[in-house]
Amino acid sequence: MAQYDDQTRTLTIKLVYYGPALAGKTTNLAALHDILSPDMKGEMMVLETRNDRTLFFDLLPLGFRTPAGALVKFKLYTVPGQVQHDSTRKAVLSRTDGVVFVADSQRNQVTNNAESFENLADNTQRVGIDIETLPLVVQFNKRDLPDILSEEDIRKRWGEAPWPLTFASALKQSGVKETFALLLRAVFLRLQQEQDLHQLLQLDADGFVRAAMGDT
Ligand SMILES: Nc1nc2c(ncn2[C@@H]2O[C@H](COP(=O)(O)OP(=O)(O)OP(=O)(O)O)[C@@H](O)[C@H]2O)c(=O)[nH]1
Ligand SMILES: [Mg+2]
Repeated sequence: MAQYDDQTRTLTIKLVYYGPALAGKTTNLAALHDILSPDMKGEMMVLETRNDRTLFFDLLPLGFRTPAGALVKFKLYTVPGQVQHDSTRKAVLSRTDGVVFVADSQRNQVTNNAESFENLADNTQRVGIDIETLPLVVQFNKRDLPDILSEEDIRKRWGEAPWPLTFASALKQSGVKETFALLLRAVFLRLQQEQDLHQLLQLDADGFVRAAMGDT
């Protein structure tokens, strides 16, 4: 859960990109690192990889200072998608404030997407997070590839779910920012229920999203 430190007036928010192996989680973070221009943008830490597959996690630190002088820090993580790294996924997921589920749009990835989503549901429960109230955005990535499910097919399968659905090509940096903005908004509204963020930060949801992305 998000932590607010009264002394330093800093709110720290943890966000996790989850999903099957090779769906494009690391590529989403790299694209955000390129595109966003908030007050603070750290280097992206790619902890360990083998053949470009995440073995532990990636971390992108972002942040901004509010007009009233509070500090909002984000830590964006990716999990390793490969099935065998489940304990790492669970550890990364722990205490997260929001999740982007990155699904692979390719036709041959339907089962992997479904299994990974089930794994997310299991692991949220294991770490004590209620998936029903967790801010979550489902992104269908790799829209630039030829053999993909149509948007219509995807909406049929996922449309009844309560989470916003986005379409992206992280490789081409499209849809990535929209996905992040939807997550930020959901996170703001969720945190707002627990503590008076508006009072704390002197920002509404729109202002929060814009500042986090560096949009003026
Ligand atoms: N064509 C296409 N390729 C993509 C896209 N996003 C990612 N890729 C490619 O897919 C491969 C895997 O991307 P990653 O971002 O490393 O995938 P990941 O989800 O982090 O994978 P793990 O770390 O194994 O869980 C790389 O070769 C990327 O360049 C996309 O939108 N379109
Ligand atoms: Mg990765």
